[in-house]
Amino acid sequence: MSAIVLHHLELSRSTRVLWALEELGLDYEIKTYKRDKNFRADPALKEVHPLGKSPVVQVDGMALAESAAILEHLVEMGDGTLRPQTPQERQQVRYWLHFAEGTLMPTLLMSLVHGTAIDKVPFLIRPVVKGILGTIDGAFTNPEIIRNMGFVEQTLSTQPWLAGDNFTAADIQMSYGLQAGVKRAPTGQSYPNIQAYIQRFEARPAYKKAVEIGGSPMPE
Ligand SMILES: N[C@@H](CCC(=O)N[C@@H](CS)C(=O)NCC(=O)O)C(=O)O
Repeated sequence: MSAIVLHHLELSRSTRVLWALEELGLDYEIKTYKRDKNFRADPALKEVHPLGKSPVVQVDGMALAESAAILEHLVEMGDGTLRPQTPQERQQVRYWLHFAEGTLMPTLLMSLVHGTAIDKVPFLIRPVVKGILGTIDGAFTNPEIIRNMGFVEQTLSTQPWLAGDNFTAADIQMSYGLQAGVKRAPTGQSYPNIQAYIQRFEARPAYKKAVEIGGSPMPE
């Protein structure tokens, strides 16, 4: 049997991998790392992978990074659990695995960085910085977040899970962005289907176990 070590960073996307390990029932060891006061990862993570980010998983000593690639690898290692059932489901799983980090996360991260920048700049220039970043958010960041979240909201109006009728790795991969998206949604936006979906996946025993072991994926 392969030895799996998850290098888990508190308050991060690596909760997704912990959750997948629990869903799949694979044996693993977990090493937990802290964030510093600037919310950056413990530099010790660079000893595992050059980028020093989490999640990173070692499988028999081989370091695997990028959540979606890790999830695909772990699903292949499992007993068939979470494997797509049809070619169409496989295509959908692949689509959402890429969409999560390729499309949904970048504008959410931009919004988060802008909010943090406004809080951190010296008080005297804060109105100027706020004005500039507010213009960028108004013209680009917020419309993109609304477009992406609206697309997911629409998808979940006709099906319980992102790839269709079955819970898959796509749901695990999309969870973090949707939890963040609901929190960072521009004023006036509401996402009832996404909210119900989040409640559905957060009720899964494996999700609860992952949070019990590794903590919540993001600050409340
Ligand atoms: N696209 C990567 C993102 C990895 C990533 O950025 N992880 C964050 C945690 S959510 C991290 O390690 N941040 C700490 C840092 O950059 O210092 C993935 O999905 O695995």
